[in-house]
Amino acid sequence: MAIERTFSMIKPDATKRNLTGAITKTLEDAGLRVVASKRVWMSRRQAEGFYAVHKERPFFDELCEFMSSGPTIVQVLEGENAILKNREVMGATNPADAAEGTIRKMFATSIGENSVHGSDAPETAAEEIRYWFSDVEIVG
Ligand code: DAT
Ligand code: MG
Repeated sequence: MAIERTFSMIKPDATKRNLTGAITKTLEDAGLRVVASKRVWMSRRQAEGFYAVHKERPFFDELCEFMSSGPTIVQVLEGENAILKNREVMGATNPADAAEGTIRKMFATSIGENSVHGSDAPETAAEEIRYWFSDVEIVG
């Protein structure tokens, strides 16, 4: 498996509880390397653009409201099989279903406020990285 890059976010529920370091350490311990990182307070419009794929879903408004409610850490992670590895370390969308040791099991409080985001495929990873970062901000 080649080295991949994926896009990750530490969501407002987690930054509010000062979990940026704990979550980043969990990602690093899983073999992922942070090659880009910045703290953003996204606008409602940025949240709507980022999550456009979910715009017909019943939770879309709630999701965009939450994601623009406080600071988020946006990151690019690099490593072997990084996309799948990050999804595994994150755990299931609903923390009630997440496996022991996963970030969502350890830190998430609800299906909506679930602490982290991770790209789900190579195409979305590339799109999501481009949404938040320019090439010069990514230093491998
Ligand atoms: P994931 O973040 O695991 O990729 P997703 O892409 O299906 O999950 O949904 C994006 C986000 O939307 C998810 O992290 C939290 C929110 N969400 C998903 N399903 C929800 C639901 N049933 N109620 C409230 N928020 C939900
Ligand atoms: Mg998703």
